[in-house]
Amino acid sequence: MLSGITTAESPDNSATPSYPWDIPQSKPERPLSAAMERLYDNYLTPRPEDNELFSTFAYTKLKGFDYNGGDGTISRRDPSKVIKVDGKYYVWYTKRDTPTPPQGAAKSTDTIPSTDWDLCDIWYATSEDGFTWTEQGVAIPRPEKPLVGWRSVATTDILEWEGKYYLYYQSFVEASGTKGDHCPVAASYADSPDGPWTPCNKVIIPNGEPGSWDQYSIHDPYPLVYKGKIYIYYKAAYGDRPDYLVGNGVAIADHPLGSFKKHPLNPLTNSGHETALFPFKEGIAALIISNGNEANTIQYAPDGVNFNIASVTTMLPTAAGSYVPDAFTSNGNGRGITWGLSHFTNAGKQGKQHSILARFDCDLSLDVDDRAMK
Ligand code: AAL
Repeated sequence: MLSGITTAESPDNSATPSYPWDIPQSKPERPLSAAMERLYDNYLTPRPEDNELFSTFAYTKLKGFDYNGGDGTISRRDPSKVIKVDGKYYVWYTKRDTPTPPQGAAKSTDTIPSTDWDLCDIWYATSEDGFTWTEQGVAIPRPEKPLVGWRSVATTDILEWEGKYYLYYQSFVEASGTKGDHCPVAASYADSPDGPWTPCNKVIIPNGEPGSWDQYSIHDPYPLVYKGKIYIYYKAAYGDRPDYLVGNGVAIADHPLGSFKKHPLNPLTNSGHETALFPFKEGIAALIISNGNEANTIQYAPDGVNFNIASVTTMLPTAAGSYVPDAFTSNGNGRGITWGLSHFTNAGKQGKQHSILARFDCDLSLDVDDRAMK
């Protein structure tokens, strides 16, 4: 019997099939081309299918969300990570329900949105199976002017810490697109994932000093508990609103409401619009989804800070909010992810711009040995 081929009578559970024409698993001791050198130096394994941090992604339409026939007046986007409480999955997301689709900053008013994430509130939904969702209502409404976030609250993520829940979110005090996509991060807390939520009404992670990489925006706040502390990863962009050069940084605190200290090595990644990270072994893995030289990669930092490319893949989930069962355990033994929610945007086609939530499935778990997706 050929190694790696199994029959019902003679199961062969050997890990990796090996054929004479396989890529050698370790670096051959002979002069190698630049491409073959980096095959061994830059990736976790020479074959992607052997790499625990390689996956493709499958997408499924969700049941339970209404979009007004897709006329652009309702949008749901930028889902948080998914958490499970008392047997139910919870997700929070940006929801826009406005009389018109986005019209750009120049035409925006108190009721007309500039962008898909302008004039938004943070809503939440629950699910028994991750495919059919029930929208439960508003979690965080935007506060009265001039409180931080009065114009829009968007792009949230969840932390559970010592029995309480904390939502962090982008808090706009001007329409996105007026000068740029400028905003800091604020937070609310609750005793239950169903709320009620108490807003802090203050900036939790401020913009950087003038001239620094995160001077204009702190986007996509994404909390994990790592090494016993709260690590909020976030995205910022050099310059005004470039999607051109963005990266992820981290701010660290002992308490969910701060004070947060930005890591001196920020930015920690040189690419990546949005944040999607999860504990993996002793470190942190990151989906580097779009923007930058290292878009479409999955990266790994054994210390949560120094990221390197682990694999290159495609069709990564936009604005991924993964189900991360061990996001808050900080046990130094991250197990990875198998699914989450992401969004798709119709990018302004026919003036009906809006986004929808979708489910993605992947194979980035150390516990589920299912290489079928690869
Ligand atoms: C998203 C996120 C942030 C930006 C905008 C809404 O993909 O990066 O949330 O502000 O786009």
